[in-house]
Amino acid sequence: MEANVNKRQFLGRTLTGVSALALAGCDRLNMSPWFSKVLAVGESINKGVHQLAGGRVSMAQEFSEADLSPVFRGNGSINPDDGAYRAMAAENFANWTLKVDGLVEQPTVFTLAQLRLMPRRTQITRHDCVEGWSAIGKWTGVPLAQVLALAKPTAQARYVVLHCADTYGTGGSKTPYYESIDLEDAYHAQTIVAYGLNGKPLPVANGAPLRLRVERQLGYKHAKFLARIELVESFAHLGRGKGGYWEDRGYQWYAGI
Ligand SMILES: Nc1nc2c(c(=O)[nH]1)N[C@H]1C(S)=C(S)[C@@H](COP(=O)(O)O)O[C@H]1N2
Ligand SMILES: [Mo]
Repeated sequence: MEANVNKRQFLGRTLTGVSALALAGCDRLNMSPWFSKVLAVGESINKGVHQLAGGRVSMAQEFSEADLSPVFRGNGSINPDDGAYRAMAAENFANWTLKVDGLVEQPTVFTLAQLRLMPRRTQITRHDCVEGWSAIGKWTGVPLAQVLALAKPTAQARYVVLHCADTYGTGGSKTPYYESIDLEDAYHAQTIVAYGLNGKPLPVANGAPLRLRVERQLGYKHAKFLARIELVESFAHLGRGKGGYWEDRGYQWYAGI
């Protein structure tokens, strides 16, 4: 109860106007509670509220088979036209690898077969996109913690950068999609490198053959077409320096739901 009061006051003090979230790409905004919250508060404040409310230590809600959306729509890149990706897709991703490098003791390259042999987790969760839609899907994959346990991040590592195989954007201005999360979210039990959706291999539209699920954050953090994981101390040197494709265009880095 007390936490709720604090939270309201905290929010009340910090309504600093509309953040840059209302930028390109968000053409179908709705005002569901999670969206208003994201819109109204700044990044560090949002993170503070989340921690105050116990958000980051908790699990995202999980659902039952009966709750599954009949169709899990694809959004953003749904059929990358990048040459290297198309070539991989043409051979049904037989030669896809996931590289893990950067600030690690043991740089590692995983094949899909290796990832499928590792401990797995299946979870039915709701995906919330800032464009104003949600869908419930059943995801299967390797906990990111398992992948990191083999690569062994060094003491300097602070963030996990997700490098994707697609470029995104309009006309001639396509740039590589990428994302980043901190180690707290990286080691969270529901953060997985997913290779399955609803009991089948990931469809291309949903990020085949690998995509991140980071269930306590908004849709744009869930990097699809995942090809490389880089451990870094800072993401200032990547893209425009804000930690992700949409962050570079004004979205918050910490996109807690
Ligand atoms: N590589 C890559 N990852 C991406 C995107 C993208 O365009 N490229 N779009 C993001 C956005 S905004 C959302 S809502 C989800 C959509 O996931 P879905 O296609 O499975 O619905 O993927 C996210 N991850
Ligand atoms: Mo999204």
